[in-house]
Amino acid sequence: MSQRTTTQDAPGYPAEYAERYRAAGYWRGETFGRMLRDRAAAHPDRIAIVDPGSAPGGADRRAWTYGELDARADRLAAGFLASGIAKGDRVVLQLPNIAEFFEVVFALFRIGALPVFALPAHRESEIRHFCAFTEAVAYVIPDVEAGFDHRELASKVRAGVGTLRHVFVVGDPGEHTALRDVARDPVEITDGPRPDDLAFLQLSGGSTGVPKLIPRTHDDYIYSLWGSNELCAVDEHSVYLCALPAAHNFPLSSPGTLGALYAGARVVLAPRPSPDVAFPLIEREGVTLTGLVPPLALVWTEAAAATPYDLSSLDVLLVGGAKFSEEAARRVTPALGCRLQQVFGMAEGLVNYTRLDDPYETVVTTQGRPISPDDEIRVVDDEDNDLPVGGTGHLLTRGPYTIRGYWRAPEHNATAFTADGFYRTGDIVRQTETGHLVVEGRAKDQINRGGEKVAAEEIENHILAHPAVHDVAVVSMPDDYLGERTCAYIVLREGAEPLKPLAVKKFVRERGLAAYKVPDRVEFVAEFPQTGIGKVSKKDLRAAIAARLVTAQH
Ligand code: OOB
Repeated sequence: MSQRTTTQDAPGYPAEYAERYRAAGYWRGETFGRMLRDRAAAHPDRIAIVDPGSAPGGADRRAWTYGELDARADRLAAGFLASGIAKGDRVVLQLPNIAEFFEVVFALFRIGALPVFALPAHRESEIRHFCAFTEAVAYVIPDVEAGFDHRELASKVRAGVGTLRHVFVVGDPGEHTALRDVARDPVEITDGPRPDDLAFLQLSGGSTGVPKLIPRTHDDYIYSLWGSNELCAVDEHSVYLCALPAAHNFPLSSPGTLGALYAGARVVLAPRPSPDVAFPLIEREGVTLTGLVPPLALVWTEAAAATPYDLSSLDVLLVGGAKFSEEAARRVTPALGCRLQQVFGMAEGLVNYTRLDDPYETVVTTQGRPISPDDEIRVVDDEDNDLPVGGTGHLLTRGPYTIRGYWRAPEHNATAFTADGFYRTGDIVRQTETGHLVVEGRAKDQINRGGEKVAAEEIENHILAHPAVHDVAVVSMPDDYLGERTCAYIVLREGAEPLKPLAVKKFVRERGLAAYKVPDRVEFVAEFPQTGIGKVSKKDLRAAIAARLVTAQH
């Protein structure tokens, strides 16, 4: 089989590794388009996607069979082709948890056009960057979601991005094109993607000024799906509840909606992850597994005590995206009556799970071990020297579903990967004798707000644009609920009018950033503490804000 080698867009897997991953049976030579076709042929009438709708009593509930999803993907693929969308084109996708998400994604997969997975929370600043940077030809949105009119945002972005020819809207299109009008009679696609072609671009949580894009292939991603399915006991009888935003790598693939579809299982879409929405769905749809970030897992365990809903179908709860404290982990099984699996993953690739047959103590005290025997793990000191087992250091990884470089980012790749292709995760970990990883901290300049990642530099750049700001440093501060929140330390320009924290937050919001990136707290200081060589000491700033929070509590 031919091999995708390094392209100008992104470094691929070196040929010797690609051969090894194929020979080991990890890469099965499948594509997403083929996968759906095969499932639809095997069991056309089985339910693939349940979208509960929003009407009271479930009056607008939709349940699409595998046959129907397959046929819809075909028709939409034909429509996209007729609109001029071609193999390799990028399409920014910003849909909430609705059935159309899968119709669009599989239509694009079939053509070989690449979805770029924006999150529903993203706003003008992020969307403009995704569209411009990827030279996207289309942008797919809902009309109004959570009170926000995506059509207006789309009009603004479209005016500024020359490549963006189409805006497809689920619902009332306004001045754009209704997605429902795009579908055509199916056409035969002879030039579809190959298994080693890129399938989509995922977003990195990032630590740089603008989010990096993660190029994933059909081969590598599909391995992460069936590898996850084996470890999470997903089979055709499973019912996966997608409670987190569907576009995120965790609910997409760990084992997620795509893992469930790979297994021929059923996906149930929750419009929101809160217990008042999710618990009735669990009862009604017989949900067997789902994935949550730690703050939500805590909310669920608390709400379960008093819920009138029957949650007994729930067999496995996966928790990941941010560190799940041991104390919280111990509450899961008693409160929800299901098994816990911790997941420590990243959109760049590597995913670790605690195993269903791991000792309970391992499940509540570690973040699991890699999916693949060929996931290579190194724990190193600041000079890249390997540490003895049990030592705490930087996690580097390479393997059959971890990227070798970001998309169109050669300079960044030179430092984000080692010369021999290990990805520098930015996580500080310790590996136990059993190979399980314990996340001890983070070296990357990022704040993990309960699973939502905020790159300090991105927010700093926006705040620096304020005329009264001389310098800024964004750091994490401890938080009982989210684990961490963001604190922006600001040094004002000499002679500048004093600023209020609220004015800074408003300024950031008005620059079109996702709400979760607006600093939770703003502090003004005369100068920043410095490190030995004169850099801003974020370590000291983090300690300072943590100490203030403790003092404030007493
Ligand atoms: C998941 O993916 P991303 O790309 O949003 O974030 C990856 C980063 C990791 O490098 C780590 O810093 C943090 O999120 N993280 C965890 C964690 N899971 C992720 N930190 C501590 N404990 C955990 N269990 O977040 C993601 C992707 C696939 C599956 C699950 C999570």
